[in-house]
Amino acid sequence: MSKLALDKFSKLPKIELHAHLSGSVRYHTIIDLLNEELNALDSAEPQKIKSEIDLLNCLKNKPSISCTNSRSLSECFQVFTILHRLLNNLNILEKVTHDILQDFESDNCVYLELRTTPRNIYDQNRTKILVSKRHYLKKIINVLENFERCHKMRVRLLLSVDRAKGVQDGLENVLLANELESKYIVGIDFSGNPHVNSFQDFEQIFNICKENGLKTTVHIAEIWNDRDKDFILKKIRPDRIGHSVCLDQEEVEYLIQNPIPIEICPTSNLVTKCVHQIDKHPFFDFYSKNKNYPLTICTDDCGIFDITLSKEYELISEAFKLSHEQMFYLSKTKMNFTEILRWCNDYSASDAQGFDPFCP
Ligand code: 6MZ
Repeated sequence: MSKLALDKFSKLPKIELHAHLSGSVRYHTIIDLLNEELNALDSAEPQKIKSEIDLLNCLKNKPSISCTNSRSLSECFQVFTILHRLLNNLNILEKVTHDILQDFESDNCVYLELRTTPRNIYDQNRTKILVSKRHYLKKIINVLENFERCHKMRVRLLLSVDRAKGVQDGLENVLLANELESKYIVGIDFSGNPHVNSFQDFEQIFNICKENGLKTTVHIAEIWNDRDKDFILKKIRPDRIGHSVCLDQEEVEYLIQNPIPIEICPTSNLVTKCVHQIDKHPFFDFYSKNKNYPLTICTDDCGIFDITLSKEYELISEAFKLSHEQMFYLSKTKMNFTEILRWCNDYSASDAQGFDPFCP
């Protein structure tokens, strides 16, 4: 991260609870990897790679002038396919994961919960598994362990169940979480393209998580025609929910009466056109109606959108005229809203001493 990137909220101790690993790979690393493919002597499809670079440019937080089309969530999912092709060996995976941790720490994040979908990495013909899901995960856990040994920031991992990959694949991930018994794995995330499949098909997996004491967080209401809202809010009642931007008034009221902590992802919602204006972001519905509603501001895919957690704080603070002090308390009080983060409370309390919210 550039030294020049000192944002208004970069001194504030922050937590990040909603960051997808592949989506958090540095923007410039993604572009470099694509250029490497483009310049390879045996580059088979240069035109295709050039259009992938264009797509990334358009999804970036500050799109180039040539990007006139509205971008959509579906285009975001095209980028994940590209990323999964690029992140095709353990060395790259190790490097990008380490960079992600460094970037969050440089931004004064004190607790980072990364999430990732365990995946097998195949050879070019897709016939042979080069890296199994288990090895993929072990590598990431190894990077987290090494990082914690010599850094202040605490890091944990959620294993993702990708709705687009189906129930069997998701089940494998939950079983892996149980088998590995790593202190770094703190729960299961349910994510993936909300236009594909339904989380109602995954009820058995939600039950297995409950039976095994695995915490859950679920992407919900990222699009308007999310048919799973009632099922998730009333039947599953996960430990946390992500996005929750396309809720009607009745659903907002229901949550205010029966709160589930929400991971708010402002830039992601804007770039993917799930929210059209930041000052209309439903964050404020919850914040203004109940100052104690457990809300946390997150980045979602900071690499793809080329943003920082501090920038997300700035966006919310400016849109809703929240002072530095209010943002400080938002950040601080949200740190103790889950059991997972109980220890983080002490950490942040001592770390925040000497931090003057009035003099950033
Ligand atoms: C839903 C998302 C997402 O698992 O390869 N993912 N799911 N909504 C979003 N909003 C933009 N952003 C990311 O990271 C990439 C995976 O995270 C999920 C998708 O399943 C994507 O394939 P990992 O580390």
